Amino acid sequence: MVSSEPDAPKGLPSNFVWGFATAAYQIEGGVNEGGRGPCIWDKFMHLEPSRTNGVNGDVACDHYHKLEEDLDLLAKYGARAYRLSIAWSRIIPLGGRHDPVNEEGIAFYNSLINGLLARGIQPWITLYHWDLPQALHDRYGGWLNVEEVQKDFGRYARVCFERFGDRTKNWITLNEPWIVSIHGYSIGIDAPGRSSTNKLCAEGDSTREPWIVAKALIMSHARAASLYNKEFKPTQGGSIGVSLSGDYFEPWDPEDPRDHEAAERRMEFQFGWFANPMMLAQDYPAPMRAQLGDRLPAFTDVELALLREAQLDFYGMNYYTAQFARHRSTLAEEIDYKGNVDELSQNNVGVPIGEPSGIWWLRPAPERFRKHLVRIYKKYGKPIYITENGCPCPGEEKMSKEESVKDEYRQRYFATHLDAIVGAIQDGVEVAGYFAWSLMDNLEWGLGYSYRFGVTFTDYETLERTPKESALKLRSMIEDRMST
Ligand code: GBH
Repeated sequence: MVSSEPDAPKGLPSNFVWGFATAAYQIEGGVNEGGRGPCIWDKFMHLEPSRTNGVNGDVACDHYHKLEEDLDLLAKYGARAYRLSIAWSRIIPLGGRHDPVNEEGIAFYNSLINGLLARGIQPWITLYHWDLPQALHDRYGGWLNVEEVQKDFGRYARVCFERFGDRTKNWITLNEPWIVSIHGYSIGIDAPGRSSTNKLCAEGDSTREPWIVAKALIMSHARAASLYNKEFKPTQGGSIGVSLSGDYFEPWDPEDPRDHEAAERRMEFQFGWFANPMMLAQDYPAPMRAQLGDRLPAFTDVELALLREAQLDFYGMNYYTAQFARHRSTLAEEIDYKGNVDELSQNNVGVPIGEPSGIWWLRPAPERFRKHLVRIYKKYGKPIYITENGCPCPGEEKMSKEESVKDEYRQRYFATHLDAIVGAIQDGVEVAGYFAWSLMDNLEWGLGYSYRFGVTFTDYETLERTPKESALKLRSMIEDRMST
């Protein structure tokens, strides 16, 4: 174990919010219980087992039946906060604004929220972590129908604020709308699996659908946030934000101004796509307009007015890794969603962005994390909560429980990323909280029960949970970094 770190850099405020994060579909199971309706991930995994490693979320970590045990884990780890997501189709099984509310679903999340509060842990609730009610996809195309879906999402959000907002003071509208748009509708590797570039997909139009879906997500988010601001915040007094994902990009050749532009453009295609409308009530970033033209749906004056009413209290940042961006000299392809750049894990002289981890796309790059925090804070000016950060240790997916719990690598990852937060705070960035991904090993979406991001080892045969060393250590890592 990383032992106590008296020399760790100090700077976290004493009221720093910290804890662990999960998502409903990745842990709950109990998919046919308590009146829950199917979501697009149920359908995707059951119909396309060859695309999802033959697994599904029917049982997952069985959190639906192991609620008390999981709450006790959080208490044992000393967490101050817990980020969970609500399954829309547990609350409104058919999803729509005229469809019935499912009281059993409400009761489940009430037990969860009350169980957290009884243990002194603040709930942080994400309304949408990728699990659209299947009925809405069937009824009108789900996220492809900008006008319909925002009304249904607005009603779902209202039910959540009404029923849980007396005890829940922290709301996140959407998790990673970039993934929803690109993975779901451009490359087709996530539900509902639509793509015209991925041979495994029967339907989709990668040149148009992701941009439409993103607008639907942005307007749905705006409806929920403006509703909260107008009707709930004045009495409930909570805060609301969104969680955006993405890597930080460095220029591949630091001497080439075109690579500097490429790195910046790549990040605008990732973060600005959502943050410009959501945080600044502005159109998409200029480089996106320049490349995509009117394939990017415009915002009307009425929509911009709604975005202005959807003032956010914080920027939720999911951060894992960084990459290098190299400019391309050819014209952007119609299917491009990256800003016409190559993404590389090493620079022009072969220096890698970081050492390998237990998954191919993640290399720890804490110094880049610090730069990312500075860049985002300068652009959007909101307090930042890290709503996800974590990694699998090298080879962990093949390890026994006994090996996996000795997660030195993960402890080092947490420690160096906490140091980067302290650094960013010294640079003037307001970083107000940190959630490690994830409370437990869980369903890594289409990759199945393979890569382990948890601080708790999950035995998928017995569903036994075993704390890894990092779980027990995170609290002191954070306290060692608090200014006294
Ligand atoms: C988070 O997304 C999710 O919110 C969470 O549910 C998930 O369990 C966690 O990450 C761990 O993966 O090489 O083309 O496959 C983070 C976004 C999405 C970033 C996948 C890296 C790999 C792209 N990640 N992406 S690819």
